[in-house]
Amino acid sequence: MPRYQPQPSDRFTFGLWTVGHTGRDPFGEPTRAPLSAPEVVRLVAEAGAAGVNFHDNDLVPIDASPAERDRIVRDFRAALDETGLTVPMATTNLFSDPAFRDGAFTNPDPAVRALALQKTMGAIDLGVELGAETYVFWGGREGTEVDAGRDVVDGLKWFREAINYLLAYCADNGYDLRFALEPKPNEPRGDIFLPTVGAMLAFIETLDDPDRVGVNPEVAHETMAGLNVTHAVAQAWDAGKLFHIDLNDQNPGRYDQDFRFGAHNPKAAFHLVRFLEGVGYDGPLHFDAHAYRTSDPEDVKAFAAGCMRTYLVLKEKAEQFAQDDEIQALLAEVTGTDDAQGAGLVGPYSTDGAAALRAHDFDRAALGRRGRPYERLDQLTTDLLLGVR
Ligand code: GLT
Ligand code: MN
Ligand code: MN
Repeated sequence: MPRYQPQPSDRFTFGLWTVGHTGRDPFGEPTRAPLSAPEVVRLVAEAGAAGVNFHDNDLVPIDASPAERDRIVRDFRAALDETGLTVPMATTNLFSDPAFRDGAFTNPDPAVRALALQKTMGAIDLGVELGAETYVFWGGREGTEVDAGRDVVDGLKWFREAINYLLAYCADNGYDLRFALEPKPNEPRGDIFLPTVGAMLAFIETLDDPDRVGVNPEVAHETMAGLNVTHAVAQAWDAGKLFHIDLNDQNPGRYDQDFRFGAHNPKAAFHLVRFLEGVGYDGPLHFDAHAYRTSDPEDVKAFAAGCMRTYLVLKEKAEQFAQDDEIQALLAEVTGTDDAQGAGLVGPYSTDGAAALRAHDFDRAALGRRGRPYERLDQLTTDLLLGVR
């Protein structure tokens, strides 16, 4: 088998909207013809992916008749059966239609909030019908440009009401679906509510059934917020909330780029892969990215293959990192304690322990003299990533 050839067991997935992206942007018309859902399925299956994800309207147009819906779903299912691809995740488009111009679940108009719930229940039915186990909520329009226009606490209350309603809908219908909330700081709104993984994690605890709700961190979104995505993912993992992940890349301070995974910051991508592989994350590895507007259909295939190849290369690099004696020795040096000063002083609180700690005589100057070889560690990491190690 060729090196870095993705297999279904690698759990790589693509959204219909990613590989099917036509190159349209706020300044320009499409540069590529649209692909039908079965065409996307065949393309990503050939490239070695395990599954595809979709928004309701990526698959079924918003105005489709019931007969059209059934035909589209039948053709899609036939392509899935033919290729063996699965649908691990589904979601709702609550951002394209003008009705949602001022938000969906957080729209001040209760009629729009009700429409958003109705649309999402239909989309959940569709996702469950096709085997989805995770349902993503990305609140693209849930935000503001004008702070005078919205009480943020109202926005949060309405968002909570919507998620609680939909949790109850799933319970009522016996759907074993987990929800994954996806934060993003801005675009397409000036500011989007619950802008980071940390904010989402805190919000989840206020829901009626928090155990069924986790997060879907996206590399580009945390990067847009100026944050370290691996730290965000680690916090989600620590909270037992890493239900899904959107892999792509982003240059901070730019527009919402959704670049091929690892295209901009391979070192950050390496640390993310090293984390995911190290902790044994076993959910889908979803590429929420799209090819450059300059790409032709052949180049779109290269884009899809590139996302997966980079992940697999970085996974191999992570193994190399773990087996590198010099790197491991430096890691032991930076993480270990080099003297007896700290031994036995920290741990769970006890009255006696606290008294002993209060009485302990630290050699603070000695602690302050101890350097950390992070330059050496990072250079070895850089050498390893650049292929000279
Ligand atoms: C849109 C967004 C993504 C979300 C998708 C799911 S849609 O492409 O930019 O980050 O994951 O709604
Ligand atoms: Mn994005
Ligand atoms: Mn995403």
